[in-house]
Amino acid sequence: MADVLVVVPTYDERESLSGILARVRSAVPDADVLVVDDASPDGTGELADELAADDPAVSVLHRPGKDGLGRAYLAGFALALERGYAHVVELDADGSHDPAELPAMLALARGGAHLVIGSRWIPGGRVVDWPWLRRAISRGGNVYARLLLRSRVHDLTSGFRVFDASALRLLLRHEVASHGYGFQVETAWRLERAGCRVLEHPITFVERRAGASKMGPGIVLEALVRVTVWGLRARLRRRR
Ligand SMILES: Nc1nc2c(ncn2[C@@H]2O[C@H](COP(=O)(O)OP(=O)(O)OP(=O)(O)O)[C@@H](O)[C@H]2O)c(=O)[nH]1
Ligand SMILES: [Mg+2]
Repeated sequence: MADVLVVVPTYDERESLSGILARVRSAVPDADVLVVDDASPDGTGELADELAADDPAVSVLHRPGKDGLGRAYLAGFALALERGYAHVVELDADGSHDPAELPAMLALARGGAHLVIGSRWIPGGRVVDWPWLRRAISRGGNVYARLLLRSRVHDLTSGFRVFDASALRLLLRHEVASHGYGFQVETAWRLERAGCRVLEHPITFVERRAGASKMGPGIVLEALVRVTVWGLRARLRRRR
């Protein structure tokens, strides 16, 4: 059995799904893939079933409705642990994350990192085709979160990651409160504070070519409010 599971959350990604799965399968042929679909109205779930029928390495988890990226990942993580994988990958379906980076990221994880983050905001990292506003929000949000949380991570919101199974078990022991970008910040920060080894690997993030963004002001605001509350709480705790 493969020891790596690539978890790909989907909501209305019909146009992107087969392309990204093919790229994952060719970049890491020994890894299994789990598509977690939230009953996409565009039929992504049915397409995923067809692709899974043709490829034993691919499986699909169907959830009853759109319930947020964080919850989709938590369901995928639980299944990954149940099935006994050693490493679990987070990867967007829209083509923004290049699966060709996975061998390097997995090598870092196999070398002992509990979490490897594909990072846009370290030397060698890049974002292609993003308007200045998106760039500013991501860059500014990451600087703000890093300072407030006293984190060492430069891209806390990145959704391109490799988790070690032991880190996932640690995360799943407590409830993860946030569901949008906050989910990525919360999981990385919690592992960092638990003393886990968190490494960043530079990536080139490419704007999606098809389909619509699920990112909206609500998701950004949720993350901003949560980071502020976590940061202030941690400061109060330290003062006491
Ligand atoms: N299962 C599931 N997947 C989701 C949900 N929300 C987003 N996704 C998927 O999560 C990944 C990231 O979402 P995106 O909309 O690309 O978010 P983003 O990358 O921050 O923003 P854009 O690339 O600009 O659209 C994509 O594969 C989405 O299909 C959800 O509620 N449930
Ligand atoms: Mg995207």
